[in-house]
Amino acid sequence: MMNVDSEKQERVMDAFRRWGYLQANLDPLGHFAPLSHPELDISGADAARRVYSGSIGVEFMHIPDPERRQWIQERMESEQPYPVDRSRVLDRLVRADIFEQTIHSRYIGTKRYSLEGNTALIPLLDEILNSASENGVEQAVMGMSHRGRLNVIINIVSRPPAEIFAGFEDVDPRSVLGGGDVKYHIGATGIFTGAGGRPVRIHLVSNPSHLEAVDPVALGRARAKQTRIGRDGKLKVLPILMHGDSAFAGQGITAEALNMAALRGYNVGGTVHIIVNNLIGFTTNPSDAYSSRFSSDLAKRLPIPIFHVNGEDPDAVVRAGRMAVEYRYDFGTDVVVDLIGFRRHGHSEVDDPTITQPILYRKIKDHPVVYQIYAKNVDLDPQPYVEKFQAELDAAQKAGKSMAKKPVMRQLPSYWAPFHGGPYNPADEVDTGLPAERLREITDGLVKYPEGFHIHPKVQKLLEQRQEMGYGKRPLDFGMAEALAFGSLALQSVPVRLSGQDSRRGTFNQRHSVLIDIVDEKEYVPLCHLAPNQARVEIYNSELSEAAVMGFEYGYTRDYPETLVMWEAQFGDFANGAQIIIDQFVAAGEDKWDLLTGLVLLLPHGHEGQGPEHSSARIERYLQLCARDNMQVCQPSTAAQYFHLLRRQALRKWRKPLICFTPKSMLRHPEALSPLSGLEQPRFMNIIPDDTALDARRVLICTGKIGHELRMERKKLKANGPAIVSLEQMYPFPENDVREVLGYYANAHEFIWVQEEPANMGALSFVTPRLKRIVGSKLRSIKRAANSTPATGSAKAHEMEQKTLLTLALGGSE
Ligand SMILES: Cc1ncc(C[n+]2csc(CCOP(=O)(O)OP(=O)(O)O)c2C)c(N)n1
Repeated sequence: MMNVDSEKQERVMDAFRRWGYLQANLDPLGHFAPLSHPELDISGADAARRVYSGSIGVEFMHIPDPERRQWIQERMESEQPYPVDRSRVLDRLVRADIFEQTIHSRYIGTKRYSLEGNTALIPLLDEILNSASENGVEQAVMGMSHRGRLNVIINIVSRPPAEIFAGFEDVDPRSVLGGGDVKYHIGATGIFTGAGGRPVRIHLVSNPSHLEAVDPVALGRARAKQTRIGRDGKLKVLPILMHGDSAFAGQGITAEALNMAALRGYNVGGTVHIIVNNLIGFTTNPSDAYSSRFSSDLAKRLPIPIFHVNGEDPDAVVRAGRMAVEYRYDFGTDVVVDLIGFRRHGHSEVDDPTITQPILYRKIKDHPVVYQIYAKNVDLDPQPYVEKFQAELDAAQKAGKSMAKKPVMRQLPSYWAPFHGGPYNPADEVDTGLPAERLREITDGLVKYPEGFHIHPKVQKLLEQRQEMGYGKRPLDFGMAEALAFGSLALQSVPVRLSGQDSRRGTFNQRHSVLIDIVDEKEYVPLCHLAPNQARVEIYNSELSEAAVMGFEYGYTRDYPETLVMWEAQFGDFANGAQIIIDQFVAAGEDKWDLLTGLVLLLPHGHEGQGPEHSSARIERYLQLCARDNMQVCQPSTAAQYFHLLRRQALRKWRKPLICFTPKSMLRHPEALSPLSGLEQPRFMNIIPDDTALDARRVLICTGKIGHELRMERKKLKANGPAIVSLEQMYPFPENDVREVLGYYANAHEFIWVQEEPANMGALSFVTPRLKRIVGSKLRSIKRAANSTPATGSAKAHEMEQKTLLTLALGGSE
């Protein structure tokens, strides 16, 4: 029985557990005023206030699990002083501030995105990594933006400061003419040494300016590393994401990435999020940047704790960091540390913040540096620390100036050794065909399910048909070709990972990679049961997002280059929700950072009367991004071609993104089916000639479904021509193959590019100059009229347009 006093005390404590963070002392400058709350307006609350409204304000009462709330309570309410190595903390603070000051004074007016005002980030990361290393961490994957990045590279990733100085001196500019990236975007790897002497390998992920885009990429990298390790992966690899306060609250991809936390295909055992919160975004105040009191409120979508901490109380910062990591290790969920400080200078060092925040910056001007405040509070003399680091930096600047080459701050893991990028070289080609006997064996595994499994009758029928396909008794469709590609790769020790919305069944009911028992909904994945020693096959239904999921898969490819990794759009057009990932990572990653990816984007494409947004995967946009053999853009028009393309992507050592336009109605188009012998052919064909009309006077050149429609129509018309040639790879443009194939048609007086897309879309403007190089003025084109949308909203209008297109293409004189 509680007595009245202790009952009241418990009520007071409870109010503070719930709301105490609103009155915590979180902001070094005091312009983020405590919020009054009626439940905190209570007498006898001194003890509770000390615990919950001090330099740490924790939000945790929204966590439904009592054990987890209890965990936080115990640590917050403990009377035990938290042990802090103050000399280490002071050293980290000094390094953080002196680094910025030194760069500031020696490279005036050069952007570095100073951390000053929030340099407690460095002891915070230090503690997080110390604590993680005590919990068994071996690697940390870190994602962060511009703010404080150089500081982190030196003080946490442990890169020699000389490398940063070399960046400021801009040594060796010729090596990056037309390419490369600015110094505060480039990734770095290094070894952090924990207080206990244990090393932690740090991977700071290269990222673009586009804020928060790196979040899912870092998570995908962490997941790949964890998968490699196996059972203890989540223990040994810790993802840490740092966010700006404005970006965290404002950028949609943060919400998408948070939503992955507990999903089976994307879980990483918990991410430590740090909001490097300076209460400003460029020139914008928090009241204009987020509708909630805290930038972190978005994270309350997850049942996880949020520790707000005053960046000018380093002991509290360190304590919050430790609690966050221990929580992550105990419960395997995300945690947030909202590190609140200020920004000493402008957004970058070339900005004058007194124009937009004059009062704030008058206050900041006279505000002491955090290491000085801390040294005084803990009674340590900072001078020896300052002098020591200053001497290190002086030597480093000299060394940096004399570096002849731009330093490479990262080392690729050994699993990248077999792979290369660079220009296309035909010597990289490998045979991808398989003998019929082998295909039959794989088929046996693909159509099998356990005794007693209650299969859906429609799926049973599909499996029966697949069996016939695999035995050469019926032509293969895309679904079966894909299953054979995945299965054969897994049996050749190539792991397979596919994720996208509804990818397990397939948007078009074509994949059925996971069989569902109709009685108990148990799952069975035949691709995972082909042979005991096969490689892993993972196929996931993703959350309903594009940007984060594609970013995650890109990240996964970065640490598992041996895997065939695919991201699938529901319809190709929706991939534009991930435009940042496509532009900044997939297309440009090799050029900017010399980092390769073999990511495959599967983009359903084709004009089928389904309206403006369910027609085009926007071929033109990918082709516009193509240069210097940075990626491959293909549209396989038959099941066999799809089979070879997927296998080629996995088996070649040339690691390049593959943009693959995939079928919708073409999935079941009779012309797109392939005989089993198509899979026995040695390789993917960049262009498929038309052997039936070699003496044609007109040659239609097209890509994808329209070719099949033209062939069907030609059949209907019982015509012998024109010839219909299918371009299967658009980039790298296979000029020699195209020249050879078009050369077959000696009588041709016209070559016509035919596309379903409007004139301003599709491959037209890409292929025109390239085909002209081959056939000169004999080139014409047939297409829909230019338009602002890819397709009409009316199915009937579509049919009329399509009919016109076919008539125009086939109606010329032969
Ligand atoms: C997607 C995107 N939009 C806009 C910008 C331009 N930009 C760069 S930094 C910045 C402010 C960021 O504020 P915050 O997230 O609070 O971080 P801070 O710079 O204050 O550390 C903006 C708007 C960008 N880099 N990326």
